[in-house]
Amino acid sequence: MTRPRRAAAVVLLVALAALLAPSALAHEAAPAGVSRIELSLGARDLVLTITTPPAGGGRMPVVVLAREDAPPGEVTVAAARPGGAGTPVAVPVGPAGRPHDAVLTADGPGPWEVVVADGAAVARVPVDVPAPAPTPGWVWAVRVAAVVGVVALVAALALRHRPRVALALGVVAVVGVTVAVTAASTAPATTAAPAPTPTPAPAAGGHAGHAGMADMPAMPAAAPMSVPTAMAPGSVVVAARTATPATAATPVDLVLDLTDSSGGTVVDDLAIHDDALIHLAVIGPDGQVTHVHPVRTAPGRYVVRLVPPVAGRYGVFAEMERAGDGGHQVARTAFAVAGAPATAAPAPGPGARQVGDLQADVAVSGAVAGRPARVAAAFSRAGAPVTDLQSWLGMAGHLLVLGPGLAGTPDPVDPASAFGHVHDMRPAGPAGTYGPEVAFDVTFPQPGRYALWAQVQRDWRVVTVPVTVDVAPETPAP
Ligand SMILES: [Cu+2]
Repeated sequence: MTRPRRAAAVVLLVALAALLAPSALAHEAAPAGVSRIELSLGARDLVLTITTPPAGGGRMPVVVLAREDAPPGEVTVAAARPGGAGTPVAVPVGPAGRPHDAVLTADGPGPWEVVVADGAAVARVPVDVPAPAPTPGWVWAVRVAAVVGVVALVAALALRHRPRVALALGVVAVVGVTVAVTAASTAPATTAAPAPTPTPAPAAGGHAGHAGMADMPAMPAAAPMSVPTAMAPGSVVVAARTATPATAATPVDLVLDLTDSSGGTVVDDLAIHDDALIHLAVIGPDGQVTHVHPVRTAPGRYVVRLVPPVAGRYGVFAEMERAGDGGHQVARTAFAVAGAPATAAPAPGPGARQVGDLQADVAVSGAVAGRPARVAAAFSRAGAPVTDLQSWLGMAGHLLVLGPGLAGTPDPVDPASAFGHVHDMRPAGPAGTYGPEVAFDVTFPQPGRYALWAQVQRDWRVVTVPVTVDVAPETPAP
């Protein structure tokens, strides 16, 4: 090989490498996000795990897992553009705790929905597929400089019978290739797209507490009670109605419509927090609580099936986080079940009680208004401590709290009754389970009678322990 030819070959190889390297890098996929979301779909409680496709679109694996008493059968899942139907894929449901998967395809960036249907109810879980990252400027610099270098080199070789022109073109070729190589070697280490919107990791435990609470893995977190305050702009107003007239002990769909307090516009920007778009506590006149996760059926509309046990007025507490601000908020509303209102004796206070096949021993210390108190529940079964409690919604335990209304007792439909939701966020044991004790730090805002419900999960079933706590007024320090 003559010298000019060898030089030309080297320049060509470098130019080719410079041209190919950035495009090879650009095909590196952004790390895909994984979201876990609880759906109370019709008569079933399902947990959906959705792996967001890489930037630009692609495969979207979905895992469906049934909880509690989900009737066996199947649901369909599909990836669709908002409002669309997509191509449904049948997925078996059950038995509780067994995952079934389907691979969907979301073949483009932008808004998508995972559509889950059981033949009657349809849930639409919003998923955002990020756009591919734009080609960085340095890649264009490499490409243009390499092309200029190669063209100049070829021209210089063609015109080598005119040495001056060839020399000038040779200089242009060397400059072009030098620029290309310099741009490539000083470029950022990766061209991967910026990380997509953070989504909750599927791992148990690690999770940020409510209302800006820091994640404190070694300590149960205390969440502030939501004392009723003036409505801030940007807060979500929830209107609840039953799809058909509600009667006791009959399934009925509760429909929730979300609007913004400042403009009355539809709110459709909820983010998944603690494995759900909305955590709904429904508290009946008999003091029973139902903690469910309504499914999104259309922009700003959520539906959940309830079986209200008794007649009377029910308080509805919807916990949400809007995308962007990340602020945790609770909207309260109510609905009525026809018939003579029921009342029930308050739940027992601290101490031991039987809940299903478990015994729960509840201890409350420091129940003084305005001071941190601790509520603990220790579980045993046939005398042996229970150590196989499962993570539910990413946590060892949940405590729902309803404070005294104007009459001095907890009243779910009295706006004066403060509502709170506290977590036990201690890490799991070596087996990945919890127990025998769950504990919560909570500050009761005012004295009076409170209704508490501690919730844990075992055998894919939620165990609810109601407790009545009388909170003493704060006494001045001696
Ligand atoms: Cu929840």
